[in-house]
Amino acid sequence: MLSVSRSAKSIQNVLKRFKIKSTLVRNCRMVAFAGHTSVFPGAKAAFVSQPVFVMPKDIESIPIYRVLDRDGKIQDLTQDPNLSKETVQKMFRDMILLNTMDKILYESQRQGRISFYMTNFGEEASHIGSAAALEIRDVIYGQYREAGVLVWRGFSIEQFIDQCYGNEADVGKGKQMPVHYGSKDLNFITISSPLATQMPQAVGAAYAMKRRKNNDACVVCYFGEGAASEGDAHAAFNFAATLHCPVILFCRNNGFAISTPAHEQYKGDGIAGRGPGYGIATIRVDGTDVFAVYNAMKLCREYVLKESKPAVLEAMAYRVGHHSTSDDSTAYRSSAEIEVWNSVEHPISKLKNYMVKRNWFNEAEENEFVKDIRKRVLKQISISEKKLKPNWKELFTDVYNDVPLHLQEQMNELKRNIEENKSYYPVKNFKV
Ligand SMILES: Cc1ncc(C[n+]2csc(CCOP(=O)(O)OP(=O)(O)O)c2C)c(N)n1
Ligand SMILES: [Mg+2]
Repeated sequence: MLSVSRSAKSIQNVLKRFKIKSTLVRNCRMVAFAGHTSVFPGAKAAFVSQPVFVMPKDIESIPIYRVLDRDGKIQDLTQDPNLSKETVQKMFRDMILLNTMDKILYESQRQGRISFYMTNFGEEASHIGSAAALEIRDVIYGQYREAGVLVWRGFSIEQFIDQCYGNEADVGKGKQMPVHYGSKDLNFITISSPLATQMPQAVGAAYAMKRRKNNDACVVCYFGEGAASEGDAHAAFNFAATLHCPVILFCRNNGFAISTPAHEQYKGDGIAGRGPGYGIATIRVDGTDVFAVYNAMKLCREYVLKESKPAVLEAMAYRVGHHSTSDDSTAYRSSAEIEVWNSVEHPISKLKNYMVKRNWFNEAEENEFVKDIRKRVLKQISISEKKLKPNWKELFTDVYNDVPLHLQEQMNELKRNIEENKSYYPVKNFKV
């Protein structure tokens, strides 16, 4: 009944294809049942006569695709995206704009002028590289640390700062905490920070899109490696795979979920390692390399639209800033470690080195650009903080088409309370 047979060979081939190391291949050598493959509806695989564990260490890690080295040199010229000087300059300047705005808004929170802030330091290339590879009609579901995608799409400094100050000009009318941006015009769904809630929503949106005639847009769902531990992440991966949804599941693996380091967050091969398990095409990239992210994202976009199937992209980077203004990361990591990622491994430094090599970098002009951005951001802060807050009634509107009875009652109660206690409410700061 047992023999070294063609099916034994095919097991070896399968194992090889999935890069399972030879120890395991050896174990399986003479244990296949001749000509027997599974007829179970749930799995198509060969039978073996010995119980064999597939150990995590037997499967090679998914490699990290990289184009630029630290010095800004393209290692394999076939991978040069051949972007024009103008495009590379826009990428660079958008990364600088985001980085500069982050520094000032972070400080503005420390001064008590806004309630909260989150920086994007170290992840600029993941945002800009991925956004540059998309079309504006592609719909974005973000987590909260993807402001660079909005920068690329044209969200203005004024819009960013009005949102952080929650004033009457804020698109969200002050309903959300700072950095919870949204823009209908830019196809960027408003952030909701209970982790991973955006993931099944994104997959659902992609499913709806695929049902449109001649669909030519996809959905991109950004999420952190910490959020990927939520049950919603599983639901999203599985629905995306089984319903063949044109969605790019973009994991920003920045090494931390607040103070939890990645090695305590999961024990497998990151988030990319999960993709094939769900039956999803998967790619892992160096998220500090804007060209690698760009090329991989282009590939994903083409794939999800052509095949009408999902793709997982894991961008490896390092969260250089604290988690948020409510965190002090020096309590759980060393300043020396941060410094490496804030200098030679920083995505802006790598792109700058590339531009210098190509003679596309003009020190004086770039310094002037940073100065100008600083001026614009500071000026906008002084304007945005003087704008009135939205009418307090906005608290109750825009969620339901018609304000339901229980909210009307709460609105009337608040109205009464404000009238009776006017001196305790800063009513003069609110739009009437
Ligand atoms: C359901 C839920 N649980 C906990 C939190 C609190 N929380 C906010 S951010 C965060 C860490 C998320 O880490 P990650 O997904 O890696 O994203 P990153 O902040 O690194 O960009 C946690 C635990 C939350 N917002 N929602
Ligand atoms: Mg993280």
